Amino acid sequence: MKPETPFYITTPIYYPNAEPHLGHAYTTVFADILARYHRLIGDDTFYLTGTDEHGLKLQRAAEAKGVTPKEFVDSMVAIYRNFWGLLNISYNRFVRTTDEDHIKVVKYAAEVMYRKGLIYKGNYSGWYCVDCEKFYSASEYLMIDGRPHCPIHRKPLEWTEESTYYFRLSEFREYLLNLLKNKDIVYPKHFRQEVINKIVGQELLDISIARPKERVWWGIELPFDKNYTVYVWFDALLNYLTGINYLSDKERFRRYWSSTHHVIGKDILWFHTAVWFAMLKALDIDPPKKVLVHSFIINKGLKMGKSSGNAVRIEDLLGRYLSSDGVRYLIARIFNLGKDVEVSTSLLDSIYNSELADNLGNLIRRVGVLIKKKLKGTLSSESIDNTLTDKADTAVHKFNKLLGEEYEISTALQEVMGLLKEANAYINSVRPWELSDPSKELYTLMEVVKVAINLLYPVIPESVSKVAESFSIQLGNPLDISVDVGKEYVVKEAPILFKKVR
Ligand code: ME8
Repeated sequence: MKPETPFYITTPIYYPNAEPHLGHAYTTVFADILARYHRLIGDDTFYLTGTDEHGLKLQRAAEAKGVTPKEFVDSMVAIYRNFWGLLNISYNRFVRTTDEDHIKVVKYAAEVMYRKGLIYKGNYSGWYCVDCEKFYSASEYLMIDGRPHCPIHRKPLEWTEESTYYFRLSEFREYLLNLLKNKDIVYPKHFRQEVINKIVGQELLDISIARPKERVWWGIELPFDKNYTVYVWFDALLNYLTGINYLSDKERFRRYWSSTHHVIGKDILWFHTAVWFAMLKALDIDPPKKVLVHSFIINKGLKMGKSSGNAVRIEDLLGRYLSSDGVRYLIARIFNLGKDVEVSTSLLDSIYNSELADNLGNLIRRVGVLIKKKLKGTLSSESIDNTLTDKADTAVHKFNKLLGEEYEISTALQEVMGLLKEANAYINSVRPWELSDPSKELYTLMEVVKVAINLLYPVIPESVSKVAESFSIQLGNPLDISVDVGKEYVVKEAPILFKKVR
């Protein structure tokens, strides 16, 4: 037997200072679709998500609620897990930066780098955004009413001046440029160029990786100086090692690490390339295989954010579209790596109604009802209408290329929708309800349904399982799916999958 290919996929670990919203679901659902797809094609898949629980932002959020940070994050983590459950997220581990094994990894990494002389003591001062947990330079921040403001959150920055420890990021300039220029890690390519330009265009400065405990006490203690806690980003990035047993199972770690795919939003590109690749090099670990970067969801002209007052709640989406599949499909359909996407209820409603309720749902219902009425529920045929089924085979090929090689889930779905549209046109033109024996026509349609639901399986798993069960369709590897002749299908019922919204 061929050994399974590993596939390791991660999302950012989110700050649990507030509930997740559509922006977080955007990344998490996309990564879930890739994880499910890779499981279906036979890869040994590991999907990691989690929460980033330390630092000033969480410390303050807990203070505001009058509870300890640990109590606060525990309650928020339950909310995150609940939402990911409601959205059918098939993660293999939910990593928390307060987990014991993670704390060990962070202390170990800091110790190794310190011993190598890559961490040293110093002072810093600068304008800090607590929401981003990062410093902004004069070329980056916005001046509003004569005060520096965060370019993302548009809130006033805080002047911060204290002693710290630095990581020698500057030493990795040549390594980083070489890596970024010669390896196809960052995808889409324009984001790779953005990082290269930033490294070339400005001096690559060492970064502060510690905070004095008296100011930020909610964090992992620096192993070589107990007066400091580790900076949240240094702490958080290492979760990707914790998740696959970096310290406790070297063999397992090596296996999954060789196929690492980090999915991130473009806001955290710098940390996941320049900073992270240098940290990995400092630990003698290869860079990830891919960093898949997506753009923002925009609402009312601004990036959707926890603190911007324009967050679309996952709960509201689930309430409106009634199923996790509905929400998952909409996210996948608006998903865009390269470009920001403006969302609105009318956009989501129209995709949902025309693609899920009409194009997919109606076809399934009609095919099911016709097979039951005209053929007493049992379908077989020795002949088939090739003009339609050839299109199904083409869609399989295109879908696999788009999703498996180019990560273009939205375009891949449009292929399936195109096929279903053809099938709907076919049913209207052959009018099986008027034929005395519509076996050939309904069999042709059933093969199209089989192909379509197999391709849609990673995106809308519950609906697909329902159709497969009702129509006795076998689900399989999307790479091998093809039109068959001479099979028998027994149709138990004709499910109604998606009710229209108004
Ligand atoms: O940055 N559009 O956590 P975070 C698209 N803890 N994606 C969005 C989005 C939007 N409007 N809003 C949020 C952190 N996201 C760190 C990560 S990883 C080692 C540490 C998604 O809670 C997107 O994936 O601020 C973005 O990168 C992430 O949420 C930021 O989540």
